[in-house]
Amino acid sequence: MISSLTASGKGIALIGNPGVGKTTFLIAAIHYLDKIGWARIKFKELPPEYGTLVDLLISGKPLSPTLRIAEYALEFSNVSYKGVELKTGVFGKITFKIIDMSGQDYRAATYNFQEAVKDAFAALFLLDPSLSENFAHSLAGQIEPIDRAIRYILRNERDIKYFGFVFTKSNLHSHYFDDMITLFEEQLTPLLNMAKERGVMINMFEIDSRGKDGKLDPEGFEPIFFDALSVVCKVKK
Ligand SMILES: Nc1nc2c(ncn2[C@@H]2O[C@H](COP(=O)(O)OP(=O)(O)OP(=O)(O)O)[C@@H](O)[C@H]2O)c(=O)[nH]1
Ligand SMILES: [Mg+2]
Repeated sequence: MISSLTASGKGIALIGNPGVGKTTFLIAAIHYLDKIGWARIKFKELPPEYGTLVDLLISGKPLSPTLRIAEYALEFSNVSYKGVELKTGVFGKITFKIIDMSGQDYRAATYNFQEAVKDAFAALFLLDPSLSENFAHSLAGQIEPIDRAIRYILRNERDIKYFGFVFTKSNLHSHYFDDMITLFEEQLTPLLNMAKERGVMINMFEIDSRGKDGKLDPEGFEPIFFDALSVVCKVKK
């Protein structure tokens, strides 16, 4: 009845300017997905800095910029969201990694950026709307590297079949999600259409990785991981 593809070795690449919240999202996601029973981290494959990052988040302190590519393997179980169940294969499990990179490497489109997206089946582009009270001003400097990264991916990484655009830090600004989407899409319409024509699925999200207490009580994560999982889990009726 049910079939599933394995995503083994493949991953979700986190992309975005320095400070948008990639590492915070990653560490909060590991914690949160475990809490809700969707995924467990593979402890044997943890990067050495994991413990420090968790400590900083729990104590509400800022993180240091990421310097190199870091990969975290997560093992997902069957998940249900809003009445829809995703089956993660015959063993009820599927493993994929989340790939964190330095925002500087991304912005400069270095070799490290190319390496970070090489093994991905999905790309999450994180955007920080909190940089200005004027959303258009917040976006300045974030669109151009996204444009470049999407062009690179469409040209070189045909395995990437999913783009998620994630507006971070929702507790730190007062822009409306619908307004943000409209303005963002306006700036990238031809490119997003080109991606869709190539079979890339696109969705937009709003999150806060630190939550209301500014520590580790994230908001808005389920739809992102449900979407990403649905790219690799095929459910046959
Ligand atoms: N309140 C709040 N703060 C956040 C959120 N995401 C990130 N931050 C803060 O923003 C700062 C930068 O976040 P990072 O996760 O280090 O950003 P990054 O994208 O990994 O940056 P680079 O590694 O330099 O590319 C950190 O001090 C975070 O605590 C969020 O959703 N809410
Ligand atoms: Mg980082």
